[in-house]
Amino acid sequence: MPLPHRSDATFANPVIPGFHPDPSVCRVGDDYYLACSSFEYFPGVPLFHSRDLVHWTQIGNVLDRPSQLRLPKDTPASGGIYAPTLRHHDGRFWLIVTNVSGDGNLIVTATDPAGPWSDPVWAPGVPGIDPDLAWDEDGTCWCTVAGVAQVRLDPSTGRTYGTPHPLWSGGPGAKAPEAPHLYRVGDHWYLLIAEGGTERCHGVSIARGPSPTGPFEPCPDNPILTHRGTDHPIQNTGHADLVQGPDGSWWMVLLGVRPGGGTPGWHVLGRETYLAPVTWVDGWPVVGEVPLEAPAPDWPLSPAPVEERRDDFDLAGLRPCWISPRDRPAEHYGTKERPGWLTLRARGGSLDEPDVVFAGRRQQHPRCRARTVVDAASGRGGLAVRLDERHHYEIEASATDVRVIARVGSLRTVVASRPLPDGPVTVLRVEAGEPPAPHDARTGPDALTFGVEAPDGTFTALATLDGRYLSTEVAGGFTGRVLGLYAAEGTVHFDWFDYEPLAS
Ligand code: 6LW
Repeated sequence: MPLPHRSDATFANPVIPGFHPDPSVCRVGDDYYLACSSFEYFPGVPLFHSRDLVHWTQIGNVLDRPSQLRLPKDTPASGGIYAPTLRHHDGRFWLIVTNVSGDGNLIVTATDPAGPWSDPVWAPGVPGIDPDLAWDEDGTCWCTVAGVAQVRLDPSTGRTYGTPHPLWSGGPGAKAPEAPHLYRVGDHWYLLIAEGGTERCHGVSIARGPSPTGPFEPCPDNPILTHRGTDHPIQNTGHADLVQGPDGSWWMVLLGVRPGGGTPGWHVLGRETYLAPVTWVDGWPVVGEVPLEAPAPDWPLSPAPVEERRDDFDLAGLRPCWISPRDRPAEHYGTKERPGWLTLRARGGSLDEPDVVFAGRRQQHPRCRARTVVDAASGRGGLAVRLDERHHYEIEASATDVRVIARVGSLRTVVASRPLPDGPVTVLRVEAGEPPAPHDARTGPDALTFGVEAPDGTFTALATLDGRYLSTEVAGGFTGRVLGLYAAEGTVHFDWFDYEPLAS
């Protein structure tokens, strides 16, 4: 469905909810493609397709095999893969991205963005994170990185030429000039950057010049986008990329967060991907509103329904939205041992360990419910809400009992336990819901209730825990919550996993 030819179009944001930061977008014909950061998770760099920039479907992951992505055990949470740039040039898709825990900047290519993507070439001469690729009229490729600096690059070999030179570092005094993207529009070259840091002061600024190497003159209206100092429900807006529709309209994709609760506000879904309309005035882009809600539920540009809520774990394996911290060796994760079930075989230990066996999907809605059927007769494992190794809650089954465990910073405790319920199967459930009343300035963003479901659906809660401790403001870092399944000991089987958004 084409977008309206209007800069004030109203649609629902975020267009890709859940931890999907640092979006980079390109268009080929009527098709848009978008890639995001993935940090310590495997596979890396989720890749989405859309026809209207509002409804996105994940069609794969760019880095989906060990020859492209090595995330060793010492990869810290929020290390790994940072900030890709996705471009289409000369009949091929090009993606450049940084593995901050590996060999630095790498470039992969594909003719079909759904994959397979090539093995990487490494670009050791690229002097920083957030690399961008832009080709000038002669076919020369320029790589621009955070800082902001630029070097000439042969993207097919990763070789750089000459010494990196500084370009433009944004507004005076603004920290962290980063996320550069370079575009030719009309007679000018435009250098779009983020500045102010990826927290509440984040923003987007732009400069223009006569060539891809500058000199660059800043826009008089910088920052062209920021929500700093506002009470807008979407905060931390920044790290943007521009794209032009086939109808000539311009759009910006960007990251933002939805802090919840009292003060100072906690965001639990990570940095998500948002969309905003762009118009051009006097040769400068003007960014329209970043709306949160569509005007009516039947509006054609309302949020995409969650396509497949239930994962049944057939032999084809896990869908592309399923991620695991660091590597995912086949001997520990399988759907063939017990057909129709996901079998997880523990290696290190619990969710406190970097080599935990955990596979999950991002929490994408502020209020939601996840359920699974577990068979832990030969092990110990269950259903977890994970921010990182030091911040997670889980409901865990063993051959004899069910317990709720909370890990916050250096504190770890068993919050509740009960004997394994009678019946042929055990259904574990977690629900992210409203925090208990009364609500005041200290109220957290949500409350996580863990429990077991009887075969007739009756729910028995074991514990309700404050969601703020599984937020970025508490845990730190660049990611968001992931809901998933794990094995802490022995072998644990899961029949299905169900994710259901709930009304806020
Ligand atoms: C990314 C930087 C940033 O490299 O956060 O939001 C870093 N901006 O540009 C990690 O996502």
